[in-house]
Amino acid sequence: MGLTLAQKIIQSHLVSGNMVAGEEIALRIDQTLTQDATGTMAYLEFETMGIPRVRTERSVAYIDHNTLQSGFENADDHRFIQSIASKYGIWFSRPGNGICHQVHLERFGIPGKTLIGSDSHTPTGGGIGMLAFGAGGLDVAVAMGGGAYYITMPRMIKVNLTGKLSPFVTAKDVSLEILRILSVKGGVGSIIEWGGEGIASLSVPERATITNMGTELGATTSIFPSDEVTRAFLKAEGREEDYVPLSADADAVYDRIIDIDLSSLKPLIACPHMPDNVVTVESLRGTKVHQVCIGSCTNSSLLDMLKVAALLKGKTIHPDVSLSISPGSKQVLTMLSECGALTDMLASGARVLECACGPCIGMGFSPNSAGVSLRTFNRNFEGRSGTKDAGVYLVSPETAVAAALTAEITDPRLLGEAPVVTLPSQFRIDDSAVLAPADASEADKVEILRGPNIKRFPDCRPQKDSLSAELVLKVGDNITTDHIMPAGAKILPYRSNIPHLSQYCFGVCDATFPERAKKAGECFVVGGSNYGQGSSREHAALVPLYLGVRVVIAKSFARIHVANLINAGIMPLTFENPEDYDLLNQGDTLSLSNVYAGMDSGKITLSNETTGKKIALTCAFTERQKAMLKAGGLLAYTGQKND
Ligand code: MIC
Ligand code: SF4
Repeated sequence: MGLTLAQKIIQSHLVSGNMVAGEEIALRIDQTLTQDATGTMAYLEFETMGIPRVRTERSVAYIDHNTLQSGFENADDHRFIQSIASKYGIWFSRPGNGICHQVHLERFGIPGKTLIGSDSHTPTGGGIGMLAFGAGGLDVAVAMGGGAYYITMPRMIKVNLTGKLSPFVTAKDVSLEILRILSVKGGVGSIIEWGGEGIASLSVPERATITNMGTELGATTSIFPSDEVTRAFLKAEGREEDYVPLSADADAVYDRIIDIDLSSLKPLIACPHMPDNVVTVESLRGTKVHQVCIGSCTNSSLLDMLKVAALLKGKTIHPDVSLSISPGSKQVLTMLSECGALTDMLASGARVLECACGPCIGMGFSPNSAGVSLRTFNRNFEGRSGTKDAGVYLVSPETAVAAALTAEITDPRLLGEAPVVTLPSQFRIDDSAVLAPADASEADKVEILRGPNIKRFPDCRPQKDSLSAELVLKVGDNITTDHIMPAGAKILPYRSNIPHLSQYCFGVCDATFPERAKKAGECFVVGGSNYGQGSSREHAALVPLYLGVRVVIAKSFARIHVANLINAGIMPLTFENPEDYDLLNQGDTLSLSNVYAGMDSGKITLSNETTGKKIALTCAFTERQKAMLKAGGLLAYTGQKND
């Protein structure tokens, strides 16, 4: 039986386990990446492991999420990451050099290699044929130390593309179409492999838009084959030697095959507040728009930017609209500047922002009250933009420009001739903003520079054999990490200060949660399905740990978040019968006994002391996970193993 492309890469990196869907496997990791918002914590964790140098082929620390430096906290964190990177053998991409996923694709990604990054959109690397995963900072720290990365062996979904995109229909619309088909839960437990004759017409940046947004499907990762298109991209980056052809076997077996005819697609738009809330742009025609943001790791490549510039050329944006454009990298911005496209953007009235995540993570550019914002980003979760009652829609760069010119949701096909943009055969290569680490022989001399904002890691709390505590918060379906631990300009500077962050935990759902949780001492949280979707931020587990959350019970969990909970020593349990969710009310006293026996049998009974009801829960963990929970998380477990 033949293998899928992902199975081939897994096989060549398998450290333990069998390639049977649903079983735990461990993978050797070739490359890692971090960004600043998750990086400080990941490096603090790496430091506690006591390993003198990273053991990966390439590890890169990017500064891209918080570049405002509105106070000392942020600047201190950058200095900390720069110094620790130098000491431990990690490359450092300076603020302004670009968004981690865009820069990694341009300068470091290699087909066939494994990559984990402390950012959920790390699967962007699948656009170049890498097997790339988003992970919590602690998992990245372990991989930097040469440890394996544990995942559940995914099922394989193939998306078979035929035909060719029509003018003004883009890779973003392909991403939105697959979200429409599968929903934000549809990819959970799966790797999505893109193939079929239609992929030949998609460039690497377009493929990367698609693999990037595979994260919104909940997929473990997404991947394209490595072919002549990949070779051309690597050649343009001056890295043709990194090219290797890679594809699935002709007789590879998939669990599901989805066909999409590219020629049949129309411009699509995701409505507030979920990326799978997808309709045609046509159907919302005429809706008033106040703000348009172009950029983010999904749509900030040179190709996207050249199209935007061509559409804006000679025109002026509508006076009622504020337009921001953030090119994805210094390489992109430099090339836009050299070819005059930047001038066309500026002349149109656009505000050109730094090459960073910017508005995507709520770092400025929050919409006006109840404003409508069209964004080329990948997430439109409630409150993420910084304005709780804003309506954020996700669109392609072309649809974004159409709205910027008209102040209404407008089908871009009404703009006239679609611009024909071809990528240059040679990109402008300048790695001066990527700093090499100190030589291993000099590493001892590098001092790690820490600011006062770096606070202690929360104390670990081993899971006990019994627990009786209050259900302090009950939330619904699709709770994202932006609900659990919001980001944005006010909070992001405190990613290495868990006590400070804790004041904002679950603020979008219930601002009284932190106080109530602290008062309870230990507590339960209950959620619906797909609990913890979205970001990889382990803060969404570390902060609840700090506040005393011991157990989260949900109908189902998102992959990265459930790993982060276990790494933090918080026990994730699922309802055997999802309807039992209705038997629990906020404020109830819940109790679990014989927890260790439950871990062994995979089943445990929850007693609702307030109502007298008994509820069956699934408690399925691997031996490694059980040991972590009993020890109080991955760091404590690693410490125990080393004792
Ligand atoms: C996001 O898009 O939500 C982020 C910000 O990039 C996060 C990482 C973080 O919270 O720092 C992610 O996607 O993992
Ligand atoms: Fe940055 Fe937004 Fe991409 Fe997250 S989704 S890495 S915040 S650009």
